Amino acid sequence: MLPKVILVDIIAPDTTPEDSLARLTELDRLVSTYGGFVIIRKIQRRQLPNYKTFVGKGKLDEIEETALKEKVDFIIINNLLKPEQLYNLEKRFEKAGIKVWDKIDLILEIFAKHATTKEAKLQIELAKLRHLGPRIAKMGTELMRQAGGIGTRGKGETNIEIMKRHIRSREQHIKKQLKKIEKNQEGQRKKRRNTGFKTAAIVGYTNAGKSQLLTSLTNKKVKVKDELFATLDSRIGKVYLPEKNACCLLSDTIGFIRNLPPELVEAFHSTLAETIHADLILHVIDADDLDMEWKIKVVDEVLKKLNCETKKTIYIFNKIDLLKDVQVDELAEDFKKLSPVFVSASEKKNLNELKSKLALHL
Ligand SMILES: Nc1nc2c(ncn2[C@@H]2O[C@H](COP(=O)(O)OP(=O)(O)OP(=O)(O)O)[C@@H](O)[C@H]2O)c(=O)[nH]1
Ligand SMILES: [Mg+2]
Repeated sequence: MLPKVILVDIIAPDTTPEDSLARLTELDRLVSTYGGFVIIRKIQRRQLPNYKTFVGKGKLDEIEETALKEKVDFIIINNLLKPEQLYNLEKRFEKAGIKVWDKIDLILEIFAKHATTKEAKLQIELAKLRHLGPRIAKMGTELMRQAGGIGTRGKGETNIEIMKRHIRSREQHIKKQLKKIEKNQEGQRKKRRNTGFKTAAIVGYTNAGKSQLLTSLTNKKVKVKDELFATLDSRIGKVYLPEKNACCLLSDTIGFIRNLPPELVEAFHSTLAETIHADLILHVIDADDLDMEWKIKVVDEVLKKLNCETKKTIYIFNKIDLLKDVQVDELAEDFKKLSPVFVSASEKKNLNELKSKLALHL
């Protein structure tokens, strides 16, 4: 049976109903990608989160009552919590056997499920250590205190130091291994460059159809799935551009999502390296998605974090097979500024137009 989940979202009082719905829909999708089953959603409007438990006291009592009655397995909070706050919540629900996660915990668990390469696994472990590290250290101290009773305060503090040192050294170790992988990839990139191929990096919000586009343009088989974060590592394929009578290399990569903490982007640095070093960016957008406007912004912001905002970018509205012609015309008008190309990756529609544009910019 699928684990039962309560979703909790704490939103600013001025959040619009559409935005609040979009936030929950996204969390719903994340939960189903993970393999959970949402039974209840709870929203609280608050100016500032509770500093101890993030969720306000009254709401928390209400959640606890429901959680116990419905025998849920997880409480997932759609925000980024401080380690203290998660720790306090975990402790409160520990006896009932209910796990409490924030959005990053959930994303990391999905990553862990989808990771196949050594690189992806290392990156996830690094991100986990950074996200969970402070909580693990705090739990260690608590255990020591319980075991030792009075007068172990000093000991507890020593223990936290040991824990922290252990986490730090593991972090160092992973970073070293990742450096090695990155070096190796850098070597390969140089080799490719020496062959004279130009490179274009496919980026976009998760589930926009990046992997499908790579497959349709290059015939390279990559995983295409109606799941968030189906792709975790970078894949490269070759596409022939008739106008130039030359080939260019295309790379697929991990999808972006809003409210990702910078540590996570940093942990995935080696995966994103193909994007950082590309000659051209292909920004894929799901044209059938009502939330495309803010998703475009999120992707552009991540690109900025990667110092890619000055790179030439082609905006590609994908999945037009799901739209009527007049809807495509409307989008073309609304997003005139981006001079986008409209394609259907899965139906291979307008891919030649896209190739011409690629040839033009490379
Ligand atoms: N109708 C339609 N569906 C598409 C098209 N392109 C992709 N899809 C579907 O959209 C879903 C996501 O496609 P992917 O290529 O895995 O998307 P992605 O951007 O690589 O996603 P992540 O790797 O998870 O970030 C899949 O179910 C695809 O079949 C398209 O042109 N039309
Ligand atoms: Mg993908």
